[in-house]
Amino acid sequence: MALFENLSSRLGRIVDAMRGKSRVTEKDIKSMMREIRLALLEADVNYRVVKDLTDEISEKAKGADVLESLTPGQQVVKIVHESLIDILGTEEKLAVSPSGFTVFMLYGLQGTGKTTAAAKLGLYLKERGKRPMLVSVDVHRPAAQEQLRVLAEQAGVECYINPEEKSAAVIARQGLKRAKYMMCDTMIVDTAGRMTVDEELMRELKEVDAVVNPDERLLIVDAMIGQEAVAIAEAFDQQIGLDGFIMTKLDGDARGGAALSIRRMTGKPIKMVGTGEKLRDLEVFHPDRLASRILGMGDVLTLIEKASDAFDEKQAQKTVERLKANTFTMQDMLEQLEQLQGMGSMKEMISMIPGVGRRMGDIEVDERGLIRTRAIIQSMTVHERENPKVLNASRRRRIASGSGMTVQDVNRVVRQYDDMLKLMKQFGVLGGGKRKRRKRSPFGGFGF
Ligand SMILES: Nc1nc2c(ncn2[C@@H]2O[C@H](COP(=O)(O)OP(=O)(O)OP(=O)(O)O)[C@@H](O)[C@H]2O)c(=O)[nH]1
Ligand SMILES: [Mg+2]
Repeated sequence: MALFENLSSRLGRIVDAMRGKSRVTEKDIKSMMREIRLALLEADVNYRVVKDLTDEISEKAKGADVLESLTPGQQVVKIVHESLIDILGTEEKLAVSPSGFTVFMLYGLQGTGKTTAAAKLGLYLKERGKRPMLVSVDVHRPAAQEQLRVLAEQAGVECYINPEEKSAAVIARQGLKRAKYMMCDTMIVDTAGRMTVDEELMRELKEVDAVVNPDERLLIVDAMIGQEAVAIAEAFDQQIGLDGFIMTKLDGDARGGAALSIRRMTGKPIKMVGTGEKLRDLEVFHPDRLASRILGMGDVLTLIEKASDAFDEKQAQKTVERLKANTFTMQDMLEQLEQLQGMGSMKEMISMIPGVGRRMGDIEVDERGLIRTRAIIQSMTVHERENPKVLNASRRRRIASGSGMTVQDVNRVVRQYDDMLKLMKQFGVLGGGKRKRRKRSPFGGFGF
């Protein structure tokens, strides 16, 4: 269930439809807004959030002039992107108590990743010079406390559990004492989960809350959950109090629709995100990255910005023309590589191309290799550069000796060219008039 697959493919269609237009009309905006609204609703984003967001986007789109270097469709994508970032808020740091002893209480429904998050947070803080103590007050699930103990050991942080004790509040009190005795400066309380928000859960949490007096009450939300997250967050907020979220399992298929809803509806920040099962898979929440992920694209806008700085417009235009004419020669490749180098890390740049992010493993971009690549291409005749197919064994030998490289090096460059060609075909850049609609959107996944 990829939450936002639809938003990205719908936006992809918008970009396609708008291609070549120089101005966005009211009608264009209306139809784009419909697509965006439907996509968000399908993605199970809270309807009030959807409404606010689409109103805001359409306002901005109406006012915006189309920048010369962007197509109107891209500009709308940019506006959507910015609005998503707006909603998602800014990066917010975890609390640090002025008392010198900070308490985090983690709560949430069953299986959302509370225990894992407690251990991850422990490791995260330890690596930043803190001395955390993990305490499990889960008196409901058998072996729940032992699970935290094992994780704490892996993380190399202190831990207090008491599986014999039946009262969560009592364990909390003991844990607090232990943490102070061990001279810890942070306590992370892992609580029990429930299938639904029920009275007993709330009562127990209130008791624990009263004992440990948390500086930060963090609701652990599974990214896979849709707008249901809003009701859950509101319930916890009303009953216990809520200071922020840790969103887990962002490494899965979910694109983070829940994040949009909870951030907007509760006004509380998402502090950290869990991106895997391992203890190091915890990151500070970056609104811009999640916005890109929600859009389902690599960081297109950064790419556009960087590209418009570094690209020689005329050169870029020429390349586009050639691509349209279904030609992409070795000479083009060389020019592309050189421009990319001017823009910073090539790998970084390529990973920003929509849909390419995840596939980076397939293509190896070696920046130092660029110098050799240049030498090799420069040793080719114009005819060879334009028609790399003619590069037979004897030509490759000649090029190798001409450039002071080996035949393997030449083969590597030819392979690199083939890869780029394939990639461009795959993403529909090449293909002239025969361009077919791909099933998958050009804004494929965006791996974190
Ligand atoms: N892929 C992925 N898996 C995660 C992440 N966080 C937790 N998990 C997995 O989710 C499952 C549940 O994690 P727990 O930490 O035990 O969840 P919990 O909320 O403590 O569960 P209860 O205590 O039973 O309510 C485990 O298999 C974890 O490995 C994450 O960020 N990504
Ligand atoms: Mg647990």
